[in-house]
Amino acid sequence: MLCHANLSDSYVVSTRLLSFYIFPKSKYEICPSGYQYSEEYGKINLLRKAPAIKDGDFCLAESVAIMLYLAEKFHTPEHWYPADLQKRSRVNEYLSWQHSAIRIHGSKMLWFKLLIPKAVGVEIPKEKIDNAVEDLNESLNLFEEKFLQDRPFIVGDQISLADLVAIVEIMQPVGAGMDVFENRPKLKAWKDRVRDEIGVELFDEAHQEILYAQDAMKTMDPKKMEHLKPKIVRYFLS
Ligand SMILES: N[C@@H](CCC(=O)N[C@@H](CS)C(=O)NCC(=O)O)C(=O)O
Repeated sequence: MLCHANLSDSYVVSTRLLSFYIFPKSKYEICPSGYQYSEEYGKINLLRKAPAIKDGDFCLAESVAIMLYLAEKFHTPEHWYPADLQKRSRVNEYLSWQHSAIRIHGSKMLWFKLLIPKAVGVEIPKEKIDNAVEDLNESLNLFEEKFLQDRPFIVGDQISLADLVAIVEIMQPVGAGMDVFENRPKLKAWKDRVRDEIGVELFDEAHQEILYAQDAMKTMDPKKMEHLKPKIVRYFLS
């Protein structure tokens, strides 16, 4: 079982891709907003973050660790997590890097443009958003120059878990209204390859929620995000 947070959580997207495509035998639940803080969820993941899994008695947190666990458990096709040491290390390298780069800067766009204005009722100053865009652009440059280079996919000719994690995070700012593919033909061509590889229908279905996030936010009740307010103020507004 995969436990996930609700709409506007980036991992909803990856969960669907992972669940439907790579790990067809896994089942997932989208948890209600704030469920991470319940006693029940604490028993699965004391870190109180989504995602988490419970496989029998075995509980595991952290998206990357979960993905690798599932890849081993379900014996996914070898290209997702190659047996070759150097290729596997390339996947690990990307998975280690992305947390502090694309993930952090990409999700900031969602926070700044959609979630914070909705939850707290304040607009983020333009200068702060511009700085976040610059950080994200730097990470995207590094993604293209170091991780993609002239290869079709991060590891080489075949798609891997690194591409999957990358696309999920790169689609976050797109959901916030930033066209990250504009003026980035290499990134756009890579995205199209990932989309083709996964299957256009599934890819689009998996990203539907994030791509409609702006519309969804318009009708969302801010009370649903009440539990996030203290953290938002601590992390972003003080
Ligand atoms: N390093 C963690 C990060 C997970 C994470 O930040 N999850 C968010 C949802 S996308 C969350 O649960 N946030 C609730 C909170 O921080 O209180 C992972 O990769 O699993």
